[in-house]
This record gives sequence, structure tokens and C-alpha cells, in this order.
Amino acid sequence: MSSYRYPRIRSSEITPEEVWKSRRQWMIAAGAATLGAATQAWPVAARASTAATAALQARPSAQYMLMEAKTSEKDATSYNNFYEFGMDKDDPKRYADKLRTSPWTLTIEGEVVSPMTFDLDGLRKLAPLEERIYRLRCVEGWSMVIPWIGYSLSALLKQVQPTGNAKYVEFISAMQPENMPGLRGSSIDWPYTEGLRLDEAMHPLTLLTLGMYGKVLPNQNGAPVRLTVPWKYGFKSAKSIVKIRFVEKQPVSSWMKSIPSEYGFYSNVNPEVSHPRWSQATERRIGEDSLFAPKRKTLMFNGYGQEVASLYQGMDLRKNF
Ligand SMILES: Nc1nc2c(c(=O)[nH]1)N[C@H]1C(S)=C(S)[C@@H](COP(=O)(O)O)O[C@H]1N2
Ligand SMILES: [Mo]
Repeated sequence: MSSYRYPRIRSSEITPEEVWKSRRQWMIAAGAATLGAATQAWPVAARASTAATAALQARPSAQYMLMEAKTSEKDATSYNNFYEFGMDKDDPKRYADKLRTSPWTLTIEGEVVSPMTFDLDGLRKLAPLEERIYRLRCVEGWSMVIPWIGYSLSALLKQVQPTGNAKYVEFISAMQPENMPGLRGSSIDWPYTEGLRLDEAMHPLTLLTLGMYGKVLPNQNGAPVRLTVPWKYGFKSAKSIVKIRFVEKQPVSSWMKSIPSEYGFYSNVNPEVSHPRWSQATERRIGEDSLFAPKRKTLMFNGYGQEVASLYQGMDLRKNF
């Protein structure tokens, strides 16, 4: 634990942004217009309060601040993969407001001495929240640079004391059939499931993510709690997690189950090993979509080789893709 103290919180930071914005607009309107026009502004504010994302305080990480232009918040929250809400990039933004994020519990079980269940408040208070800027690289060939908020997953995992049999960690996303139109599709064996080797899960880069862009996670980005594993393809970063299970055998992820020829367990970003449908040599940075924007070269381990290459020493990464 550090001795970092949270700055005093201003009211603008604990009020959902849209509410204080529209409240400010209402005050401006009230000053300028008739009372009738002003009262009409209230229902709008009330509606916004349910969907708005509240500010979340975090200290900038000393170690993990990528010096690259950030993707705009608008792009990062409107171009998403969250198949529970549909296959198109704009489906998550359109439909994920239905996701029920409160109450939320995350249960940690399996090969552990003491299984535990956390609510959101417990998760937020478990360790100091940090802002970390990470690259996110989707296997489809695009990437973003996002300021995430959270703390190393290891801080959470240590609480339950893994047994000697724990070799892998499995992550299971929420299933809310009444709220997730995508669950009716059979492309994926629901619930969305991912996995990491124990040392990958305990690596300090692996982020238990509770927010982004200074706010709590928007639903379309995996509210209220997701994973961010920046040296692996984006699909390893499971959204809206409800269960973490320590296991002895290598888990079979949803993607491995549905298309075993295309998806392996490791899924490290590797420009030298192409996916059957997509070369992984280059990537398109979201927001740089002009005809003249040069494609970027994809970096081994998405640029995190210095931190993680040693985890794979002696492994054939063509076989273990
Ligand atoms: N539960 C769940 N998690 C998921 C997905 C999903 O469909 N369902 N999509 C994955 C994929 S393919 C990517 S690229 C990232 C996208 O994260 P973002 O929308 O926050 O950029 O989330 C990953 N996590
Ligand atoms: Mo992805």
C-alpha cells in the first residue's frame, strides 16, 4: 500500500457528468428563458442520471503511461466488441445501456484456500486506483490507446490464497439473457469465458479495470469490472466479469471452443504469426482513418516485450499462438 492520499473531491467529480452538465445548462436556461422552458429541462436531466458515467478518481501511474496520443473517448466508447450486445461495432453503444450493473458481485473460487465474493464497493477500495495508459490491439487489425483506471489483478487474487494446484485462471463474463440480445446468437458458447496462465494473471501489467477516461467504465466497455491484458489480443480482456476461477488444467476459452483453428490459448500479440483471416503485421489506429494515414507496424507483445517476454522463454510461439 502506498501513502498516497486522495485529493479532496469536488462536487463536480462525484456527480454524474451528464447530470451536472445538464444542471448547469438548466441554470443557464433558467436565467435566460421563461420558467416554462426551464422546467422542461428537468426530465432530460433525470433520464441522463441513469445512463451517465460518474467520475472516478485515480492517481496517474508512475510506470505505465504510454507516451502516445490517446484515442478520443468518443471513439473508444462507440467502436466496440461486446458480442453479448450484437456483432456490429456500434451495437454495444446502442444496446449496452440495458446491462444491469448494480448490484454486482464478483466471486473468486476454485483452487483457493478461501473463496471470496466482492461487491463493487469492496473492489474499488481494495487497492489504490491508478490511471494507466495502455495500447489495446484487436485481432481484427485495429488498435486504440486508452487511459484505463484500476489496479493490478494480483492485488485481488492474492486475497484468496491460491492452492498449489492452481495453474491457470479462468474469467467468466455476465449472462443477462433478458438484457443481452446477442446471447440469442449461437456463434459463441455463452457465457463469454477467457483464461490466463497463473503467472500471466499475476503479472503487474494485468489490470483489473474499473474505469476509463477519468470515469467509471461505460457499459459498452465492460462495466462495472473487466480485465485489461495489454500484451494480448483484445479478446483476452473479458468484460463485465462475474466469476474468477483458479483451475489446474488449461481452460478452453469461448473463442477456442467456437473456432479452434483460429484461436489458441495464449493469443499474445505477434506480428509474425498471422491469423487465418487477418495479417497481424500492421494495424490501423482508430481515429487515424484518413486515406493518407500510414498503417502502423504491430509490435511484438504489443510493445510490452520488455515486461513480458521472459514469461514465454523457450516456448515456440508459432505453436503456442
Ligand atoms: N464479455 C466480453 N468481453 C469481451 C468481448 C466480448 O464480446 N464479450 N470482446 C473482446 C474483444 S474482441 C475486444 S477487441 C475488446 C474490446 O474492448 P473495448 O470495446 O473496450 O475496446 O473486448 C473484449 N472483451
Ligand atoms: Mo477484438
